[in-house]
Amino acid sequence: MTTNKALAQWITEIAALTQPDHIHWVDGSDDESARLTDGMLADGSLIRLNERTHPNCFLHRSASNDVARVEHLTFVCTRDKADAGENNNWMEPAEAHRLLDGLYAGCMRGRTMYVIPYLMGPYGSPYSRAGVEITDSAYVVANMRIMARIGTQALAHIEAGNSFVKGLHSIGQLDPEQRYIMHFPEELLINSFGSGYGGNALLGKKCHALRIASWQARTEGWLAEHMLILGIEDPQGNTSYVAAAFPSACGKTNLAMLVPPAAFAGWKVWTVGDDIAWLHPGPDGRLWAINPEAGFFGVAPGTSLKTNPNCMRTIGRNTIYTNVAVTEDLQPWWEGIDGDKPAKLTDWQGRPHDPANGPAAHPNSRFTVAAAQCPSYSPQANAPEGVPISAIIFGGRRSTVAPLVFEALDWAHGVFTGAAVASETTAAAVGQVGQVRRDPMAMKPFCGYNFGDYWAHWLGVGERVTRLPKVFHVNWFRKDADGKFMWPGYGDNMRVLKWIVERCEDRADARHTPVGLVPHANDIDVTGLTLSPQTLDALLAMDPEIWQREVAAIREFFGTFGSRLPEGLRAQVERIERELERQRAA
Ligand code: OXD
Ligand code: MN
Repeated sequence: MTTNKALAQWITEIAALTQPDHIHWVDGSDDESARLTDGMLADGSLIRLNERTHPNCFLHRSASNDVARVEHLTFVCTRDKADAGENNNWMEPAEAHRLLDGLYAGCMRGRTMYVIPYLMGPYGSPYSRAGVEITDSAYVVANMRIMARIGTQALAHIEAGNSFVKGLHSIGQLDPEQRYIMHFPEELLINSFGSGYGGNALLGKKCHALRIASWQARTEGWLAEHMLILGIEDPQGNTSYVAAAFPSACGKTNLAMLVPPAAFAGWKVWTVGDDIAWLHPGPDGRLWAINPEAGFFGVAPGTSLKTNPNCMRTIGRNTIYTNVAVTEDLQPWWEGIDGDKPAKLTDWQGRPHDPANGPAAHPNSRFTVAAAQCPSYSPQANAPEGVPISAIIFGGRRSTVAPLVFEALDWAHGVFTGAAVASETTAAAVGQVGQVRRDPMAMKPFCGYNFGDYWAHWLGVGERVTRLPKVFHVNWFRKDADGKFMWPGYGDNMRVLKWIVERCEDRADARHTPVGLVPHANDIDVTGLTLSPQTLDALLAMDPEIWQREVAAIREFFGTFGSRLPEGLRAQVERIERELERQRAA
């Protein structure tokens, strides 16, 4: 129940349309959570894991055709198609409403309709935004409880007169033929039908905090980005904050929780967020970032004490696992976890594991856990004003072309660098894995409007913010001729972060190339690392001929945005082409 008339009216309308048996206003309390969990244990949608080794941890097995985001079924429904842009699927809003209303009609008969008021961002922050998700899935409620600030306090925020984003979600029949994730930015509305998977169903996350928020951010002068936020503390106790955008399943969670190598005594990384950053120009002329989320919805496979010890120490209790495998004594298990593979496993679909059926855990299996459980969780993570950003890092998964790290020459070149990000696709979305695609600012699946306008907005931020962060590009995934990764990655990425922090403080050197400023081999601190000088040189190489081909591909990609492509980006393409040609001819 609520005193907010608009909210009360919307709930009445949706209840009339979907016809649930019960309506449950989620208060977010422990009691409520215990009752919902008991219900899910009883109906089999949750399985309790080994209480001794993993207290209060649960496994959820989703429908086998509902395991990832569905980009081909995700739409941005603006009045003018051009506002959604080539980067989004589009449907005319009235047609989308007709289609969805048909699917929603009576869809909650026999079910409970949960109403979840939520807040994205810390309580008391001027940058936090509210939403209300209606859902017929108790699993969604349990996940939202971890990922966002939900319940009574969020409702009070809305009742105090703050605006809210409306999100209507029903799992429907979990039929992939009747699955739609629709966004109506002009109505601050999200409609999701037919999927229970995180990115499709936890509407505060990708749908609100990225697609709708990016639209709002453009009109209000801030940025909503697919970025982790971390703090790097040096041995003198100074902390610099960076925000980094990588496509899904490219190691944002690992980087956000990095443990520096032994040779970096006195350095520490603090985790503010692992997936989404809202960046606002602050009164001091810097960009300040908050993490709108309260939890991590991370990819399990590959996570181990070697790749991410802080994460392993986070997910041992109070965690919901989705689509992982389990051992005989009901401990969660996935490919890449520490230890030997047990002889007997139950796979993610509940069958005795047979390697002929593929991996035991789904490659996009996940954990949902409160950020506050992370040993490296930053004491500043709930600061209402956020943290000041010194550097923005873009990156992709590229076996070739992109060097380990380079710095953009200035903000406009940084925007070009972000806009040109390309990456090999992963299991986080349905579709072929390993194909190189352009993923500007890692926002291809998440930008709620035309990329041309989005880049113009980024360029505009450069004109309004007086103390801009420096912009960098990294690639941890470069491979040699034998297909082996050349850079050790994980904790050793600290070596690259150190160079980045030193560049921000004008304490490190670099060489100029047309594509950006690249460290000399001796600018990267390799103390304690076994890496041949040839490998390091290869990691930092910038081949003009390869880059001529790359820039030609970028030019072609930019061309698909026609007249919405900002002049500032066209000018960058032309400058780099000219300089590369001069270098090749020399
Ligand atoms: C995520 C994703 O879940 O990007 O964060 O797919
Ligand atoms: Mn993500």
